[in-house]
Amino acid sequence: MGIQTRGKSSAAVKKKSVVRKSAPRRAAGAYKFDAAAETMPRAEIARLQLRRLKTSLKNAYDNVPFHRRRMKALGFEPGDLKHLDDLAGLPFTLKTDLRDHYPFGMFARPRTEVVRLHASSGTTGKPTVVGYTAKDIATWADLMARSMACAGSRPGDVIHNAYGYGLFTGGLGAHYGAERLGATVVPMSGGSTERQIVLITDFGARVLCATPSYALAIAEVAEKEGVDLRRSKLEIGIFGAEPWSEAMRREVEARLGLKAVDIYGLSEIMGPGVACECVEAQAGLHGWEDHFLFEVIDPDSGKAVKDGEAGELVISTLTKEALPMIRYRTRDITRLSTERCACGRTHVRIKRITGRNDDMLIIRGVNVYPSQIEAVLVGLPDVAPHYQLVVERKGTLDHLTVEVEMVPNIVPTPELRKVVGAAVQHHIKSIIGVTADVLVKEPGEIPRSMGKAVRVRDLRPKLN
Ligand code: DLL
Repeated sequence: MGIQTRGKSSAAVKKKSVVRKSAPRRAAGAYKFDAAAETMPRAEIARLQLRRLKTSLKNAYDNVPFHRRRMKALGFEPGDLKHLDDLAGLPFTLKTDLRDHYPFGMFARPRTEVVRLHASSGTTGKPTVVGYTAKDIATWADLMARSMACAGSRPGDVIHNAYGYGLFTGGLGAHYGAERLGATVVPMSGGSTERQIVLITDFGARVLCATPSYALAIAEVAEKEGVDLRRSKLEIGIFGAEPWSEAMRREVEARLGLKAVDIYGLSEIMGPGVACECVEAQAGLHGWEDHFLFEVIDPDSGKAVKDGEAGELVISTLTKEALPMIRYRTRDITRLSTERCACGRTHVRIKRITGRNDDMLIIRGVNVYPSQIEAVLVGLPDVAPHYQLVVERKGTLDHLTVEVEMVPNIVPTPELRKVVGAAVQHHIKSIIGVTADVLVKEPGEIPRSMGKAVRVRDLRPKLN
């Protein structure tokens, strides 16, 4: 059922709706819509969560010294958990805890049972490493397939996967999910935009998986090349891995002629597929509560916010084997809604993530901490430890410029600046994985601060 849009206006293209008004129906083919799991009454979800949480806490207690030590210090044993609310008595887990136990110290299974590793940016030079047992990979594939079906994809679709393959969880996460769904996956990864456009068109992709900013970049390049992707078979975009706005949703929907659906996840918890919007409502992401427990806290006090209020999302895993997480502080700001959804699913909705409460930047899908850049700079002999990161939106993509200074005792000739700039750029790319322009300034030119140094000038338009 492709979009037949030849000769139609963009309004007509938009009208070509893929929304199924009724409750999600049982899909044919490999993937079966699991009504029992997805429309479970909320009281039943809570009972399942309590049962699974006990098992998950026991897994952490028995197998991860870090968790056992902390529970013991409180005189708490997994069997003491009687109600879901009791979880609030346990301490949070932070990204730095993963770093402090680098690389495998938080794993609850011997390395030989870990079939896959992924990694995301840590706050300094060391990445955050996550591991999966074969069962974890199967659960992830199931949840990604569930998310993709929720987003309107179905068995038999061609799914063009432009999330990056590699240590980033986006590529392989979407890949396994698409296969599990019973779709035909095109493992394109990011980059080679012209080629993406050719293959989307020639292979008849119905679904595009990408970061929203890259989806817009694909639209832009296609327009420049005179290819109207609104006339392609694309109907669904499954976009995530970075914050985006309703305005951006409208734009990408109009330019690609599809329904753009938000997907959320993070490596520490699993990867993409922790939560996903339904195509029916496009109004918040269903967080899969049979596998995760969601809390929203006031980031300052650490206490739960009132129902429906905004705060920081905290997630505990209920079924992970290799890397159980207890009260992981995501730093993502959002609200939860348990209001009934038009699609019939009962799982909580995580409202659009509006930002983060730490200094992590997401540049074209790559997580970047200023402290990581700093770690690179201090390792370079001619560069002073003064820097600023300037983030701008150029066209549809985020662009990072790193402003650095040479050390004062060197005469910064234009040639030397060029060499130093290239070295900084190379190290940032190879260590952090992000492409940045580097501007080498005169000694003393980077503004000095009287208090907290201003490391980031984020000039991107604010999200609504
Ligand atoms: O970005 C996993 C992912 C891949 C999600 C593909 C969706 C699609 P990390 O690299 O560990 O994992 O980055 C996780 O990205 O804490 C958020 O700050 C941000 N993020 C992810 N999805 C969204 C979204 C993947 N839909 C961090 N909206 C998270 C806003 C998002 N921010």
